[in-house]
Amino acid sequence: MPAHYRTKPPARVLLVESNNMGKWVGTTMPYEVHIPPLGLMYLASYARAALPGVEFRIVESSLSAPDDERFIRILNEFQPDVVGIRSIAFFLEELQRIASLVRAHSDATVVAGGPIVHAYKRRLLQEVPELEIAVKGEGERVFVELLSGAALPSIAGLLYRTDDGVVENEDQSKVADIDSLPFPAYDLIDLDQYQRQLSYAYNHRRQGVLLTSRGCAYHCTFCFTHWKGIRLRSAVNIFEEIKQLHTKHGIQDFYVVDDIFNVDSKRSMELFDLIVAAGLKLRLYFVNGLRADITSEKFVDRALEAGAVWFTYAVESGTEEIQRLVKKRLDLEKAKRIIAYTQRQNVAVNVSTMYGFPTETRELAQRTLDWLSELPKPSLLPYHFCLRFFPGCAINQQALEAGWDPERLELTSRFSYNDLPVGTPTLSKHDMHGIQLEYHRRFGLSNPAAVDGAIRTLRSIGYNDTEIVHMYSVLKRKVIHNVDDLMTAGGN
Ligand code: B12
Ligand code: SF4
Repeated sequence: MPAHYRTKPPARVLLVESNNMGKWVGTTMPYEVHIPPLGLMYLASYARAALPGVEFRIVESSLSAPDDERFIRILNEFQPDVVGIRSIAFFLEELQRIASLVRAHSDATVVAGGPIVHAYKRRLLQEVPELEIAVKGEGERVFVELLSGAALPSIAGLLYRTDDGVVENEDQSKVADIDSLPFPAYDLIDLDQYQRQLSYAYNHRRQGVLLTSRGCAYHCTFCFTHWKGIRLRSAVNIFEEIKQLHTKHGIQDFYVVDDIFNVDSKRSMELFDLIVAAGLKLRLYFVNGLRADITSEKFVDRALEAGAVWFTYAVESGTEEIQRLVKKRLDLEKAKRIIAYTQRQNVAVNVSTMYGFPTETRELAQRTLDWLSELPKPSLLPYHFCLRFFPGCAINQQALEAGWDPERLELTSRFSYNDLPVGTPTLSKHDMHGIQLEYHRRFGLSNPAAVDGAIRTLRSIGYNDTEIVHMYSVLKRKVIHNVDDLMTAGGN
């Protein structure tokens, strides 16, 4: 039994989003992208309903405690009995920082959750000696069992420390009906604080973040999936959440972060119909990914009527070879047709692509750029990323088979997407730079026509000049003072 584990419910629980903007983006722009920590907000609302006597507090380390002193102050002031930390694999060092501060300055039980647990499993407890318990996958039910003080061997979904080493319990079963989960606890975050930051769509709004499904129906090898299979919320349940956030918190801007929102077109249409019928004046942003080859013109039309202003299509590669390799198997012709159709509606359309796949040569990487040039417009945001290999992804094995050095593979997972590429056995560092530069010259930040076109679109969907200036300051990593500078400086 870990030394600090309590066998009765705690009085105070501190939930911490481990996030290090310096590591992620390498700068300290005061208005960097931050979205409300949805995982912790789900956890808190569920646990609060089950254990009404417990007080919860949520902080995001990079916003409220980027330095040790401020985090220690929070610990001293709140005196938590349990500290629950959400982290992704990329922020391991930040999780280590938080866990060691908790251990040094409090008696709280230290619990971790989030994608990092599934990625590292037992290794996580070795890497973070102060960590006593970790929760694999969906957190709601497991966390309540933990807070209630149940015997650790009886809680499915746990990893925990004993005198004999780390024990890993069997995986938990998932919540079958995700409509039954309470909506995330927006009252535990400061919406004004998040409005001062940029949203996932780089504007300053009261952010409503919607997760309308859990998991994904596809199996792309480069993707990290800690929730097997897919579960969907009903259109009525999503609409209830939207209505509540709109009336209670004055939220008009809703950012959909599902893996693939449009897997079920009937459900999408029902949701759009409900929004239209209620006459709600909303803006919907599909920030995270729509699958283009299952999107229809009807979907786009009805989404626009419901207030959609932002569509992101995840394409990854413009070649059949790489589509097959990574098991995405996107129908590139269909994708091109629907992306072009959406672009003609004069809303924000992003097309995300990558380079640096195992076996990908300069010629294949080039073909993705040429595929993009066949679209009527460039992607609104310059979304051409160097592939990163995170622990636990199937593509790592494909990379090893394609001759990658295992140490270098491990190293790339520590890089931010802003870091410079290191090269692969089939695509040299020099060629990777070439691809990235060519992308920006043809479609991105070095193309004045692309930047001008994007600014016009952003204004037409309601972005003000401050938002546009902040967005491009973050994208270009230098402070821009006004939109005119940006338009004339498009070639810099
Ligand atoms: C929204 C999002 C973003 C947003 C916002 C990030 C944020 N701070 O929330 C943005 C665009 C900024 C972003 C960026 C990045 N992201 Co991101 N992102 C997502 C996305 C799409 C949704 C996250 C979410 O809200 N999920 C919904 C909530 C409910 O799930 P959850 O957080 O996992 O929480 C549940 C459980 O994990 C658990 N739990 C969570 N915390 C805790 C804590 C405790 C104590 C307990 C008990 C349980 C528990 O309970 C929760 C409820 O069931 C996920 C994909 C996904 N489907 O989750 C990727 C994902 C998390 N991102 C990922 C990555 C890699 C990144 C980047 C590093 C990409 C890059 N190379 O730059 C950056 C990092 C930037 C950053 N500052 O975080 C990976 C992480 C992979 C990994 N192995 O760790 C994911 C899984 C995508 C993927 N499939 O590869 N991301
Ligand atoms: S990349 Fe997108 S479509 Fe593919 S498995 Fe991941 S979330 Fe699903």
